[in-house]
Amino acid sequence: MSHRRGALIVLEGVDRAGKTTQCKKLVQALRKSGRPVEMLRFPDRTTKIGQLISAYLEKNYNLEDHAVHLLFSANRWELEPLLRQKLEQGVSLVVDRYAFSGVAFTSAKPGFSLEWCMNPDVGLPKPDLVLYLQLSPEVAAQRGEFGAERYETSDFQRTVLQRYQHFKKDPSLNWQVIDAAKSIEDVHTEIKTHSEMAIEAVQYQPIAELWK
Ligand code: ADP
Ligand code: FDM
Repeated sequence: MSHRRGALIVLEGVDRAGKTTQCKKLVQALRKSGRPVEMLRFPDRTTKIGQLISAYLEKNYNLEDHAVHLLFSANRWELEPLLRQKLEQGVSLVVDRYAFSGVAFTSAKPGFSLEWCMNPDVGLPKPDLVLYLQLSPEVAAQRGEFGAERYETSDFQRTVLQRYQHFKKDPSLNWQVIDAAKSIEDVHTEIKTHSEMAIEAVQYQPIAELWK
């Protein structure tokens, strides 16, 4: 590749770990230093598929567990051409949740293997950096009550937290564990350093495919 591409940076972690706060701060900081960057989040609730997912999460609509897992993945695939286009244009993407949420949440339900959960997302653009915001359920609880959406219960979140541990052991991922119990500014500084390094490191590398 003769021109520079952007980096795909994903923030993951349990509810209230600080993903949205940090995504916004990271985008601001990278823009300030003159880097082209955009923020995205999954699920993207604005598309037709996203609206269905949103209704499911708000408990206004019931979907079978396999079916909803495939919809979450379809929601990423429908945005895949856009993601790829932006990255190729040199725009870095900061993404609030990705396929790792898909796997961690569905595999927290009974009867779902990690392998089955990973399959639909095989081949998506592979993140160049995953920032996993690690936070204990006790500290998360101090950050406020759960909302009323599906999955927002402490038992389920505990299982999700366990499922996330699988990715730490995957040598094909640039999976960075961040102590999300630190102050917003300290977490931001750490995340910014990792992100700037990733943007520099991958600029002349092709976009890789996830879990391939
Ligand atoms: P998430 O997107 O992971 O659910 P948010 O960014 O929405 O998390 O943050 C959840 C709540 O915790 C918000 O009220 C936010 O202001 C607060 N918060 C975020 N990061 C920190 C932090 N490092 N220390 C204390 N409170 C935080
Ligand atoms: N979620 C998110 C999934 O179950 N699968 C997925 O693939 C993704 C991306 O949806 F409970 C869950 C995780 C969370 C909810 O909530 C989305 P936020 O507040 O929009 O992140």
